[in-house]
Amino acid sequence: MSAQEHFIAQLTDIIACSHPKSGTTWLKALCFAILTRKRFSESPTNPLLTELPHDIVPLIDHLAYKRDPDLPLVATHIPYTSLPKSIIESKCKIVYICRDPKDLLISLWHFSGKMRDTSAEAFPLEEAYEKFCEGVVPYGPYWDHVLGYWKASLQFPERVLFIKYEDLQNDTFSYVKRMAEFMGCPFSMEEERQGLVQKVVDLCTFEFLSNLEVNKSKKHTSAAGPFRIENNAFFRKGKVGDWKNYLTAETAARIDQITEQKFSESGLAF
Ligand code: PAP
Repeated sequence: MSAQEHFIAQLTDIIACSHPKSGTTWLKALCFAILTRKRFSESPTNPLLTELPHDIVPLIDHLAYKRDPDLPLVATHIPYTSLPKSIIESKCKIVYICRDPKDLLISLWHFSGKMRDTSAEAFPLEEAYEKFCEGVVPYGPYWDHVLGYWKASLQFPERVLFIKYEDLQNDTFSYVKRMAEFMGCPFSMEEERQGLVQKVVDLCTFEFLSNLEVNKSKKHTSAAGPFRIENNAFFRKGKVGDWKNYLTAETAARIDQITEQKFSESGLAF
């Protein structure tokens, strides 16, 4: 509601959108690196080297959100249908990332554990699983979140770029080029010759970012409230298919079934 009331999208804005734990940190880093590649290139002053991507690209969802006047890039977890009107009505661009719901659940469960007060009761995976299947998670049912942006990307392909985490891992190089084109700042031939696409890819890999001192040992203060969390909580494994270490064939099949049902006739699958 706060974002709906206060956020005014600019024509040149890029909005990085996602359901929590679907690759937001990576998406923010990539969008930032693409947009600022001329300003920072390989400079040691690149904020990505000293700040958590969440501290560079603000989430508009919180009251305390502050926009950087020099950066036309903000982020949100808000579902498409609840986005501030000015985002829907303006010509600004949306880059959305989603992820296999099974991996997202495992990522969310681990993160919830880290966010909980140590004195709080443990949050069993079985409980997290049931809640996830029922759609009781922050920012609402995952499948509806994905479908909202998917449909928008089909209806307005020049305004909404829809990316799957798995595809991005598979071919980050091509996606970085595609994202830059979509965002209105394509890599020139000269930049490609200089290897700038690969430099953006390398700057934002899980391995590189998670090994930076800031992301290993500093803390992030959420604009949502007083909670502080270690930056390294945003970098757990960064792998596709980690759900296999946690879900049985049966529990995985139930999620796949929900996915098939929810996505039937949408042309979308994981
Ligand atoms: P958020 O919603 O709290 O911002 P988000 O960044 O969307 O979290 O998701 C975190 C996941 O992205 C983690 O996945 P995992 O739990 O399965 O490991 C995290 O490891 C992964 N991640 C973070 N940064 C990167 C990156 N640079 N490349 C690939 N995956 C990443």
